[in-house]
Parts: sequence; structure tokens; C-alpha cells
Amino acid sequence: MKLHYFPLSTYSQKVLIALYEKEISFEPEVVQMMDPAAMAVYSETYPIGKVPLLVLDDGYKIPESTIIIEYLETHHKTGSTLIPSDPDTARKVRFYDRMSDFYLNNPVVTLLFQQIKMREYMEVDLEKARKQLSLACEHLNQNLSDHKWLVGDDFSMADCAAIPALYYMQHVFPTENLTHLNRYWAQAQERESYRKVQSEFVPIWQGMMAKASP
Ligand SMILES: N[C@@H](CCC(=O)N[C@@H](CS)C(=O)NCC(=O)O)C(=O)O
Repeated sequence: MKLHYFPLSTYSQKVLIALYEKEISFEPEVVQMMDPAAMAVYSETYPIGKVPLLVLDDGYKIPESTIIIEYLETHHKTGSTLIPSDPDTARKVRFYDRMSDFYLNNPVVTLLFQQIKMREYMEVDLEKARKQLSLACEHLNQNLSDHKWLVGDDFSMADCAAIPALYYMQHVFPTENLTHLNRYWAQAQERESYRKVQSEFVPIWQGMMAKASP
């Protein structure tokens, strides 16, 4: 199977973490999202133009990070279990996956894009993003006060979704009072799957930031 992704993209990182956790081999296909010509070519594969996209060996396409991880979990029994078999625990994992995507990742990306001038938002949208992020962080911080990962003590899809946003959040949101979330972030950086993801995207990110700085 082939994964179309962009190393700096948080939703791509979410799926990469899952693939490494599950020890699944795949063919990487980097989509150069900053290059309009490359995006035009990619739109022939996936007209919606979003990454990540998983393409199976028979050509079947699976878009959307959560759906990709659901597919991986159903069809590959190797490595970590990212969606537990107990339905109530699985529902909690799905909740924290949604929460991480909508209320953690999306506002972080809005604030980041504004900061690095990739997009310009209206103040009302920035305020909404700050408010959402603040509420999400308070909730996650509280949730992490008595267990290791987002849902209990086992790593899950919820962690695949939350961890990528935390890297960029350091640039756009004050985190010093979020004791449990900071502990979680430190622990995430020790996780082998995420270290692998970082080893690809951090040099690219740092290079981009060095070029952008005056
Ligand atoms: N809900 C999608 C979101 C994917 C997404 O927004 N990916 C971003 C990169 S992180 C993207 O492709 N952006 C390109 C665009 O919006 O045109 C998922 O979970 O996969």
C-alpha cells in the first residue's frame, strides 16, 4: 500500500504514527503541498486535494486520517492496538480522536498559519481558535491527570491524533500551566513511532523557519 502524505502535515503525521505503531510497511509518496504544480498532479489522484491518502495495492483509495487508522486496525493485527476491542473504551478513543482533530489540531493550525503568514485570518476567527484551544487544553490536561495516555494507560488512535498538534502548539500557545499535558508531551517525544515521524519533519520545519527568519 502507498501513503500519500506531506511530512509537515499533522494529519499525515497522525497516520504515520499509526503505521509505525502497527509495524506496517508502506510505500511513502510525498505530496509537495507548497508546490501548486505538484498539487495539480495530486488532484488527479484525489480531487479533494487533502493528505493523507492511503492507496491499497488494488488501487482502492482510503482518505481521512481516522478512517485510514480504522482500516489499519481492522486489517492488521500487528503491533499496538490503536482501537481497543472493548466497545466502551473504543468509544472513548473515538471521542478523543475527534476532540484532538477538531479542538486541538485545527485551532493550532489556524494560529500557526497566521503566525507564519501562510494565511491571514480575521481577528474573530483567531479569537475563536484561541478560545477553542484553551478549552481543549484545559480538558485534556485534566483528563491526563490520572492516566498515562489519553484513554487509560494504553497508547491509542487518540494519541496518534493529539501528539502532532502539540509540536506546533509550542509556537502559538502558552503551555506552562498545563502540567499534565506537558508531561504527556515529554512522554510522547520518547515514543519510538513519534521519534521516527519527528526525524523526518523536524529538519524540514527548522529549515523552513530558518529561511523565513530575517
Ligand atoms: N479530515 C482530514 C483533514 C486532512 C487535512 O486537512 N489535511 C491538510 C494537511 S494537514 C491538507 O491536506 N490541506 C490541504 C488543503 O486543505 O487544501 C483528515 O483527517 O485526514
